[in-house]
Amino acid sequence: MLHKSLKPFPKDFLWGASTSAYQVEGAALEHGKGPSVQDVKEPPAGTSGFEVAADQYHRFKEDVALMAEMGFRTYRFSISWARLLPDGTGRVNEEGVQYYSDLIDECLKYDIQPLVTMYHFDLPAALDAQGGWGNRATVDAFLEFSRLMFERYGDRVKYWLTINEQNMMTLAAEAILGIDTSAPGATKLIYEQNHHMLLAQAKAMKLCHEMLPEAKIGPAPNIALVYPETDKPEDILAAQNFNALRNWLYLDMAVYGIYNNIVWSWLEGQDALPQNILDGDMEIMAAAKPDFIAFNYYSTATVAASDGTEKAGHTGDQQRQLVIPGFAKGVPNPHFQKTEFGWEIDPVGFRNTLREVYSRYHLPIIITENGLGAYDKLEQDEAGNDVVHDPYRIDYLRAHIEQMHLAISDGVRMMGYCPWSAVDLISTHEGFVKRYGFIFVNREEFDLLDLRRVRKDSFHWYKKVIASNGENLD
Ligand code: BGP
Repeated sequence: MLHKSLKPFPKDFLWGASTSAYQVEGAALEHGKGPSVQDVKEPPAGTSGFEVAADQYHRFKEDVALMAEMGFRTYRFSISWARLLPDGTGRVNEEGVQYYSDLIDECLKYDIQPLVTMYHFDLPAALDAQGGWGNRATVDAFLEFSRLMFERYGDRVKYWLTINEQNMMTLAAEAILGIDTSAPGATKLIYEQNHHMLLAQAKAMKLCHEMLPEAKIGPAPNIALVYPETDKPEDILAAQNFNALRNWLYLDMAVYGIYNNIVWSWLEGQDALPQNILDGDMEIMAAAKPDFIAFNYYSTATVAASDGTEKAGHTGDQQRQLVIPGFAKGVPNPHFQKTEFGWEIDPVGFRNTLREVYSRYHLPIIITENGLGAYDKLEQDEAGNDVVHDPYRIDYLRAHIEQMHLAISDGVRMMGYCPWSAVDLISTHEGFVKRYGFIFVNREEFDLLDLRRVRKDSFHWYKKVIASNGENLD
């Protein structure tokens, strides 16, 4: 659809950027923090661990000042569960509570709204040792953690996100949930863990509304519209299947409190229906209502029909091309350019996805991740000043903001945009040298150098975008 003129971004649009605790903070086992599952697992081959990361724990004032210089109206960060509750439940680490309290105050000093992710891939190792999300007690522990955050920060934090990318944790269950996906009965086990997370989310949304009537809370999955490879009806069915499994399962539950019928039938067909849905669970799901939908978007996915004869499997990264025999088969899409790390780039797909999500759920949307990972290079200009030229990142972000602007003109209600990431940080499985930030952090994979902060070209560009409320993308 063409527009003669575009509707403006809302006046109070939340421009900002995102990080997550274990990827940015460092101080992984300092100041009373307990280990999370990220701290106890082997780092991916060729990458460093999370001990130092971008050292934001020790440098948050400098980082927040730089965000303020860019004009941020929000900063999305996550709270490390094991920093507040080192054993996942019980004993509170007051030093950890203080750290986030100071970070929140620092943001508010510059009128930057904290947008807090309650759980971003870093379950306390102590809970994992007791069965993690397979154990229903983890739902109660999450509620205890939620209550603590609402009590200590609810006077200052207006925006909350429940669980980051629950759908990616479930689809890549071996990576973050630590499940052996080739073992018999694995699918059932995975979707039982998934049920517990959905329940934890529903209970946290309800508690938030009871304790903090003014606050707003929503889910934060990774949503990518799924395209059919061709116009063959069988490919369209496969796209519907994978859309349901990858996207709608999570949003149908968060918004309507119902299990998506396509996913339910698929689970039923392989004897993998979760057996842990207790009396009352579905009522809790139905009663919990999000105030908005947050989602992360990097690219779309494309699938073809599977006749059931292929071998189940996937490629390794977030853009994994899953093969689910008899259901859908991921395929590359020839229309897209790719990032240095092989991720497809589909800005129009961003508009498609926004339109689809809004038409299905009619809730305002905030984008909590979007961005491009690259090997940026620190250089010196003629005057000897540090510079980082990242035109590829500017191109990526510009194209996506343009499409978001079109989506607004299509009638999609947008609340904000937080690309990944505010500062360089550790990638989920490709180390520190895969950089996403507006702010360069001077370290290498294994050599920590001086960790100094440098404004990239994208920093100066994003500052102009925010100052013009999305009108000036030059
Ligand atoms: C999302 C995660 C982030 C982040 C991002 C980029 O899945 O929520 O934590 O890491 O993807 O992915 P990667 O680090 O693998 O490049």
